[in-house]
Amino acid sequence: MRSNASGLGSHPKTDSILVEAVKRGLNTRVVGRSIVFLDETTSTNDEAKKLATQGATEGTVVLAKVQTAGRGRLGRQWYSPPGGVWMSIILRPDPYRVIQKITLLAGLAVAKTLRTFYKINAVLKWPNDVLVGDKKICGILTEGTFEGEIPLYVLVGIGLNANIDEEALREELRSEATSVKKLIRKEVSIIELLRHLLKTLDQDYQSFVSNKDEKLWSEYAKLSSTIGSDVRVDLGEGEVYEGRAEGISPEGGLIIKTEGGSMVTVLGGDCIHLKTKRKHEKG
Ligand code: BT5
Repeated sequence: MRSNASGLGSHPKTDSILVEAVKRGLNTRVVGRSIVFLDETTSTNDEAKKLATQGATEGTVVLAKVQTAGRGRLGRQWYSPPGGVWMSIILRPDPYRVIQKITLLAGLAVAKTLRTFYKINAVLKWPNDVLVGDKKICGILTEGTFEGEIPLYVLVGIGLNANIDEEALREELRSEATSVKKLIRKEVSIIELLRHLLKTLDQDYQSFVSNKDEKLWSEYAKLSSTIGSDVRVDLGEGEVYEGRAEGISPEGGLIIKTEGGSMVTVLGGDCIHLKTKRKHEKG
């Protein structure tokens, strides 16, 4: 049995049995062509970055059982105990395509996987959260390395609370986070969950790169708990917009109708739902 499926030489801590198990029957075109499974790392995004700079093939997935320095946006901590799906995917999209949308695409794949295979009413909170009710089950961190404006590669970090018990979460997170295990009241097979997720992501990424992604954005809009809600988006440095979220722009930004009636598009930032339009109670 190979000790490493990345084609980049052996990694001492790679778990080849898990790699083979996920790859069995995976049949994806890009995502998961190569998989590296680690016991522990600082952040799978760091590990993926190393592989990407060494020329790793597009679709390489780096997974870890535990992250010792998992991170969210703006250097925030991402709590990554055993039992979660902590992974990063190396993508090399056409430089002229909008990479901002890859964050949305990844969230959509997670939400669809949870809804289709686990009957969990997951919804999307712009820009990078997957929620169930108002609790976070997954966060996405997309990082790009650019030469000028051209992305050399994009790392999509996905943190999904799979088999995480409430007690395993830090106290301050217990009221705002949830997990697959908690919602379906049993452990899930991480191998199966990964296969479902990688397949969904692969299909959606194919639609994206081949410019046949209109259907994806209508799926996104349907599952968005942000669109239709009153929101406050904080862009940092005192720049804040408030109003009704009207839709997603072609670049993946959020279109807001402000109280004064003008339309603004914000490309990133922290979004708070002030008043949520309830529209996803049923699967
Ligand atoms: C995110 O940031 O939500 C992006 C999280 C991405 C994590 C993945 S795991 C694989 C890859 N490797 C990494 O190092 N990161 C990626 P943000 O929107 O900034 O949200 C961060 C906030 O989420 C924190 O400040 C906490 O409030 C909350 N949080 C932390 N850990 C959590 C968890 N396990 N479940 C739910 N919420 C959590």
